[in-house]
Amino acid sequence: MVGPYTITYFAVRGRCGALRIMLADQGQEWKEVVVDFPEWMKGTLKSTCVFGQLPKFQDGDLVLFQSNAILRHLGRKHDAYGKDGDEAALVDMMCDGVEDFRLKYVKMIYQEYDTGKDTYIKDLPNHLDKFEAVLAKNKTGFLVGNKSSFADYNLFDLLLNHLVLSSTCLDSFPSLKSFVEKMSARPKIKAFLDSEAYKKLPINGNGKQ
Ligand code: GTB
Repeated sequence: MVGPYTITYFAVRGRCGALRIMLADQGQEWKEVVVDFPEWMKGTLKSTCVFGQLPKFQDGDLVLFQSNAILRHLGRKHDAYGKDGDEAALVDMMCDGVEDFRLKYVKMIYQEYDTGKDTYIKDLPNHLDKFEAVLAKNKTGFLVGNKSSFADYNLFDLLLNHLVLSSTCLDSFPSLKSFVEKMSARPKIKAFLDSEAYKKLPINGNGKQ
């Protein structure tokens, strides 16, 4: 049964990759409203969006914008926000770290792909090693505590994008490699990643990956 959730977004994984993976892993169903870019450019929908951007997320009557706020909301609702206040603070910290990394990726993809891709890939270990260290120290297979949080789904989605960019980028990072393998093997995530709904969507809106 489709739950109370509706995602309104372009036909890409983009800023909805992590939250779709999270919903799938939590056994939730959701409705997708796909916006095509020419229609978006007319501005009618844009003018109704709080920051003039998508994704838009509806949970019943609650309307949210900002992908990380949506992840946090789902973390609260589905017990994926640490076991107490201290863990929640650490989950926030890790999600913000993923956001910094994602912003660099998005800048390269949308603004510097042709001139900056090789340099970006060379510099990747300087970003990956921070997450490797956290996972190696925690030893549970998750960034914080002993169960998955929204920060894990966010990192997982971004690492999948990076494996498309550079298939060997995790080879020197055993904890990250094992993290991706274990997240990919969770039955509901595996089913979602194998689905047409997931596979048909490009990662980014400009065709670069
Ligand atoms: N901080 C916000 C968040 O995390 O939700 C950032 C949201 C954002 O960047 N939204 C972009 C957007 O709405 C879409 S993601 N852009 C339109 C606008 O600003 O008018 C990047 C993106 C751009 C274009 C496509 N596309 O053409 O398919 C897909 C994805």
